[in-house]
Amino acid sequence: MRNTGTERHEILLLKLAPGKALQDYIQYRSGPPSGPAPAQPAGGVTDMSPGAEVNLSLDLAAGDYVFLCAVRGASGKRHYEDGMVAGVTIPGS
Ligand SMILES: [Cu+2]
Repeated sequence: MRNTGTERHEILLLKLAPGKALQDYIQYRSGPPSGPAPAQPAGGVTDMSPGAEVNLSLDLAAGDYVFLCAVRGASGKRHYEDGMVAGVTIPGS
């Protein structure tokens, strides 16, 4: 991963609970947490300054994951609220 931007970034990976989707996680993060979290931390890299480059290798179990950046930007919103979030599925073998 390489931060080619002008702001600090991070990439957090979370494994979604069975039956949960990316939108469930976004909704969970949009207000005060209530109920069980729809995803659990699974790795990532925090505090990447502009120009930083990191190689990260993760041995992930099959399932659905969320990647996001939760750094708060100049607008006051966290980067994932501006779209710096994506879902990915690791297929089973
Ligand atoms: Cu970011």
